[in-house]
Order: sequence, then structure tokens, then C-alpha cells
Amino acid sequence: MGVLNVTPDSFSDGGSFHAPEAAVQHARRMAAEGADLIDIGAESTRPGAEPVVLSEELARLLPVIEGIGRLDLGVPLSVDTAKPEAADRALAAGAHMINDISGAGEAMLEVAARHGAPVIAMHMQGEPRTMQREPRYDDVVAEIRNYLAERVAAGRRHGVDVLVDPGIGFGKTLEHNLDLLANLDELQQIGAPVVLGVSRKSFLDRLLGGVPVEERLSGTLAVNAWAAALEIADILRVHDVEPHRQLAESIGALRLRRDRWTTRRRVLARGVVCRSRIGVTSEERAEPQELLVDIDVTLTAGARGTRDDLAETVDYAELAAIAHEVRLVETLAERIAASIGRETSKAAGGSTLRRRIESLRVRVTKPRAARELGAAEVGAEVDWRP
Ligand code: HH2
Repeated sequence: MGVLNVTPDSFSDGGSFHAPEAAVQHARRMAAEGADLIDIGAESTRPGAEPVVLSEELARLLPVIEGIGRLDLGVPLSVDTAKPEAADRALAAGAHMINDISGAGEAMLEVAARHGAPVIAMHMQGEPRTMQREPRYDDVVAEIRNYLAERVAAGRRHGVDVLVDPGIGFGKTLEHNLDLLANLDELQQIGAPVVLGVSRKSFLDRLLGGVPVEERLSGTLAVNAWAAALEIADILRVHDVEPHRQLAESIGALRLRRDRWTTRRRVLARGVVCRSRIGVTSEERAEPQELLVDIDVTLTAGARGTRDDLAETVDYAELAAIAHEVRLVETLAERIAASIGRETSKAAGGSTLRRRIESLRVRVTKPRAARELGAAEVGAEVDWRP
């Protein structure tokens, strides 16, 4: 989500895109750089900022929304406002979504429901003018999680999709921000998409020991890379779209590679019939009896995925021959498992495949004994790990 501030006083880029034409051109540029959403705000929310009256907010927002609409960029627009009337007018002018730093109260949800628009509900303690004076929480993560879960439930009552945002820097100390960032997965458990806005924020200045706003790109990228790599945020709200496109593509490529490494294949053989002299008493062992063997092998595929190489699978053909004369089905199951381990490592000309076996389960059942006992199944199972 690319940030478009049509304000004279935003902390990060105040004044740069205040003129409607400059704002529209900046939106065009962010879309070309790969933004999937553009968030247009006309009221600065920086700590200490003064509120803007509705008429002024609309005078800033509407020409920009209409101007971007004429470009037909194919990128949805969200309107960053805490005023339901402003959201209403912005949606009517062509915006698709609401971003409410004040948490999307009832009136905002009613506007969203009327337009069928989703809403980002952000957490803020206090109001921008005073929020950084003395923020206090008993348990910042739990309190914000409960608050946002409640907003999602309120949205549901109105039939509105609510996305959640912990509101980094909004009535939070450095410690609070770090606790939230380190525990974003807790917010994911709410079951709504998580939006994260850390771009150029002043907690980076405190974290990194004095970094002016125009030098916070590296810190911003680092925190967003953390969230992207751990897959704990769904939308990153950023001023610098191009560097974040690079971040997202690099992490995406690595994730794809890792997923291929961790693809698991299960090779199954069920109900392979073996005959073996087995049993506790010598009468039992007098005649070979029929046994059923089930085998599940979990293999980790290599970096190149499945290579269709016979050396990479498990040969069950010789299984029947493994049915040694043993007294216990447990022993037989263990021997079959060990034999598959040996067999596969031999077939792979060493230990390649053995390393690929993540787990191996062998179960041997005795249908005759089950029948005699009137039981559904009698047998033994072993779990074998390399
Ligand atoms: N942060 C800002 C504004 N709106 N919305 C959401 N959902 N999440 C955020 O973290 C968030 C937000 C503040 O950043 P910016 O827009 O750059 O500054 P300003 O409010 O001064 O315009």
C-alpha cells in the first residue's frame, strides 16, 4: 500500500504532494512501481498534529481521488480518514476502501456497509494531538488484540470486512512498538488481514539512536522484511514503493525456493501381503500365517522437486521376502523399517535418500489372530526416524 499524503504538514513528506496534480502524478508513479493499493490521506496524524475541518479535508481529497480515477490505474484507492462524512464522499467519488486510524466506530461501519467497502481499523491510544504524552498499557499485545478483535466482530455485525492494524507509533512507546512487532502473529489469530505501517516512523529514530526522517528507509525495509519473511502482515503501508517491491519480490523468490525444499512426498503401500511363521507359542509358529503390512514413508523433495528418479523412491517389491521368522509382529515391523532404510540408502548409492526420509511408519497386522479374537485388528506399528 503506497502512501499518498495530500497534506501540507505530514511528518514524512509534508507538502510534497499537496497540489492535486503533484498528488495524481505521485499515485501514477507508485502504481507503476508496483503498489497494489494507494492510501490517500488529507489530515496529518503525526504526533501533535492539529485536526482539519471536514470542508478542508474534502477540498484536498476529492480532486485527487477524481484525478486518479481518470487515469484508470487499475489500483484500488483507500481513503485515510477518521470522519465518516469524509469517507462517504470519498467512496462516492471513486475510493474503494476506508482506512480509519480511530478504529472504525459505528458511524464509520455504517458508511462502509452502505458502500459495500472494506475498512482498516487501526488501534490508537488517545488522539494525535496528545497520544505520545504518556502511553500506558498493562499488556500492550493482549489489549490491542482484544480491541481489534472487537472491531472485527463489530464489522461483522454490519456485514463489513474489517482489516486490523496495531497502529505503530499511535500512543505507543518504543517498547510498546517493539512488543507489537515481535508478536504480530498474535494479531493474525484474529482471523482478519493484518495491515502494518512502520514507514519512516519515529520509533526507528529511537531504536537506531538518532536517524532523521529522510534517512529511515533502511530501518523501514528491515522491519518490513521481518514482517514479510515471517508472513505476519498482509499489507505493508509504505512511502517508498520501489524499494518495497524489491523487498517483496526477493522474499517471494526465496520463499518459493524454501517451499520446494520442504515439499514433502508420502509414499504409501497398504495391505502388502506377507506370509511368516510368527507367534508366541510353537503351535502358532507351526504354519506360516498371512500378515498385512502397511508402510508410509515421508520424503523431503530436493531443491529441484521430484526428479522422477527411481533411486529417490522406495522399492516395496522385496517386502514379502523380509518376513523373517520372528516371534513378535513388533520385531517384524522394526526389521521391515530398518530394511527399508538400508535398502534406500543402498539404492541411492550412499546416504542421499536416507537423508530425504523424514519419517517411516510400518504397521503389521495379523488378520487370522484378529478373526480368532473377534477383534477389528491385531498388530504392531513402529515409527522410524533417521
Ligand atoms: N500511519 C499513518 C497514517 N495512517 N494508517 C494505518 N492504517 N496505519 C498506519 O500505521 C498509519 C495510517 C502515519 O503516517 P503518514 O501518513 O506518513 O504521516 P501523517 O499522518 O503525518 O500524514
